[in-house]
Amino acid sequence: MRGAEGTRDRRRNKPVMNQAITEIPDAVTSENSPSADELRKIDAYWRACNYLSLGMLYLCENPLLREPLKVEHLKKRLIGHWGSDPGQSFIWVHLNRLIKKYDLNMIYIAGPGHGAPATLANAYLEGTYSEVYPDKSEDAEGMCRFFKQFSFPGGIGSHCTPETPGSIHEGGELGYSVSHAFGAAFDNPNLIVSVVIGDGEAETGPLMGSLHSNKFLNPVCDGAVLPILHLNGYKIANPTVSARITSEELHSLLEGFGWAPYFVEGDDPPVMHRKMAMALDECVNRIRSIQGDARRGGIQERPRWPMVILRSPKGWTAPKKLDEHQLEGYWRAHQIPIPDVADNPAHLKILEEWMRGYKPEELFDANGKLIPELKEMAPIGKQRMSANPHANGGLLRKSLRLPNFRGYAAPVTKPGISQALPTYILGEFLRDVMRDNMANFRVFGPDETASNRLEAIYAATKKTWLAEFKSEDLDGGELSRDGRVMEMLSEHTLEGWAEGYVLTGRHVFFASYEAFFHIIDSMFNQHAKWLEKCKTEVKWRASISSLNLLVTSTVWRQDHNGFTHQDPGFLDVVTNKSAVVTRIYLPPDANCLLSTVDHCLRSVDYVNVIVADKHPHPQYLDIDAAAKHCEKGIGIWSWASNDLGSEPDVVIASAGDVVTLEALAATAILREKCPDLKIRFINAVDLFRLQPTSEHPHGLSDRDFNSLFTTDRPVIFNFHGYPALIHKLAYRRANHENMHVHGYREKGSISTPLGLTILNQVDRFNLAIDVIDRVPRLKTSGAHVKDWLRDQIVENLAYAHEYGMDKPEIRDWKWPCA
Ligand SMILES: Cc1ncc(C[n+]2csc(CCOP(=O)(O)OP(=O)(O)O)c2C)c(N)n1
Ligand SMILES: [Mg+2]
Repeated sequence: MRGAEGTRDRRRNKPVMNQAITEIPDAVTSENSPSADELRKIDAYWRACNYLSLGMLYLCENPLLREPLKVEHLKKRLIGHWGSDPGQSFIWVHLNRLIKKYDLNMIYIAGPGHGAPATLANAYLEGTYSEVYPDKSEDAEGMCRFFKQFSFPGGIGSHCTPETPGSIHEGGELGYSVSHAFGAAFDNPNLIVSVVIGDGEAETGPLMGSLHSNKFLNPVCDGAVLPILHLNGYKIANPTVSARITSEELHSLLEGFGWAPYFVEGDDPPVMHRKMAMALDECVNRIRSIQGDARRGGIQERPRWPMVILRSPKGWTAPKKLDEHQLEGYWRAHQIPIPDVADNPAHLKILEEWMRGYKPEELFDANGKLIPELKEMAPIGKQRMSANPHANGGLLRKSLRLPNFRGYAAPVTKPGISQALPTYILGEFLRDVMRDNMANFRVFGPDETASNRLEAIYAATKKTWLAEFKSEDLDGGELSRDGRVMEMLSEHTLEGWAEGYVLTGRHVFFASYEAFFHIIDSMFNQHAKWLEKCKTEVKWRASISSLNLLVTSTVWRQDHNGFTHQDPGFLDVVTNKSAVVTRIYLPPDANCLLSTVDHCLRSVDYVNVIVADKHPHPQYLDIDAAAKHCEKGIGIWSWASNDLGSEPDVVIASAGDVVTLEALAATAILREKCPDLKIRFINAVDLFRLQPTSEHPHGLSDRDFNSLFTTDRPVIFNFHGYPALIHKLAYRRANHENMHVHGYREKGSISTPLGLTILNQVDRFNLAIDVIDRVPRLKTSGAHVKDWLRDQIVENLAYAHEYGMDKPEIRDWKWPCA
């Protein structure tokens, strides 16, 4: 073990790197070291794990090798990963020792989730697996079923999927283990989250960024995260970067990230067991001393938390070579280590000898159950990492105490007259949600909580910050060591924290710029998949809070930031995922936003995506009308319509705040210029109302949809996002061929707010022109109005180019028909 300690220059408050890495010789022991007997049992338990891992990869019969291994005992298709398993099981059994020795509350996150056989083996040996899935009992028959189901049709996946007891992290998409771990540790002062990082995983951007999470962990009110970098040297087919730089470089890198790395290196199991035990003892002592000091005497300086670097062979304990090829300690051990066992009797023999080398007959009793002296090596009850309730966070979830959202309403006496700043008002609501839930609610945003106008929250709590403080921070910095607003410029890290936090039973609100939600497209995908499985198949998982995402700083008000900041496509990504877990809301004004967020904070098992701009907007609905409108999800705004009691000539519909304003302005123009035109105005808050009920539980019935949108009248739909999305949702509807959707057409630059809408034809003038073109009797009679509308476009663009802003009547637009 190499113990590496940075020193600190207290005057400069900067960690100073100590280049010399002290290497502890293999033979050293301490009085605290485990006894020879304990080490023997740890090794035996580890052998049982490795045996089970191989069993999962290969066997569907003869689970305990009580008869000679034959081809018919093998699975026909061999799928799964070996390389990560022995190292991960090695870590797990040592963590078990730690939990028992120090009476710890610990969960385990497997960054390389493809190493699931290790996690599964341990869940099985701890008895949890059989408790959750009684047919996978702790006997030969159950073991056989346990082996067979792995990576088998109708069985379980080969990663730490939701079916895996003790898992909150599937680990299929590499990169998020550390951010998930920190999310789990926040506000869980007694929890230690151990997290195995694959050395390949450590090459990903998200993982690297997340190593900074230690500047956001408070030793008083949060738990600890114990990262274990699994330096097995290889990925699927390549060496890993961190294994091929010098230990000094790696040490410097991790120390630069603020960690105190402990190196455990080698391949001789007895020596490695002792070194790992010593390293983990050091880590726990260090964690306890950091927490103890901070909890007794306050935080003096940023703690340097411990982490372990475990350098051990990939596929450890496999045969050294297969034919002329190196197997153990090389990437060839990553997946099925001996793939041709069914066709190659010599290789089948090698596999059999390898498996028998773990001595299953010494590990399992006559019935096939782990022998008592090994059983007692694992913790019991909820202390088992496979049964820790934090890894089934819904069990611990408490509903939020929510203030009445009506108390925060923007006053609206007539629709479309007064202005308000929706996200600022939302911030006031969230401030009080925070005040009432100071231990299980956090707000996340990459450097933009104030920019997104949610700054009222800072009155309840500040931004978490454990790095250096400077005097200027007192002037508006809003930083605090015990803050509950999480801001770091890494959407990946924030999303991972937020996911880890909800997965362990708490509540989140995440706000980010619309265009940059795409950064976490894939994380959203993975979380939605996890939720879908939990909800539809894994019934023992308790419901968790929804992931609430506020999409703000939207496409339509990025006229100053320009093209790069204009992208409403996250909504398209969301609609690809299961209707069971996805919800999209586009509240048109502040009161609808309040009602929507109140609803989302109460909900479970969804990803709620809420789209709302951060600039002042006209307000349309008082709080009662807003609550009703949001409850319905879509509805006619009769005050904007003039088709009362008759068939409309045209339906003008909108979904989104800026586009609703433009659609209303178009309606007002048409009502003035074409007074006998019958217009029905519809607004959709809940986007999935557009889909048929067969596709989404929120979908309107065809009968309701047809009565709203008619079956034969033109529908001009002004949409916040890309127009194709509305067609995708509504293409089965009777009147789909008459739906003409305006939305973002990927046209952007620096412009004025109106200029950007004109560029994409979601502006009032182009909408009104489209109505004239689509209503048969206006096609020719409307020519004069159309001409006037074209003039308006030219004049408004010219004004914007001359003065750099929109005309006052555009900026101060009010609904004129009130
Ligand atoms: C983001 C991502 N990219 C690529 C892959 C494909 N993949 C699966 S395992 C693996 C190698 C992982 O190596 P490492 O993290 O070192 O894990 P080990 O098996 O060595 O423990 C890769 C590239 C993936 N799962 N996720
Ligand atoms: Mg590796």
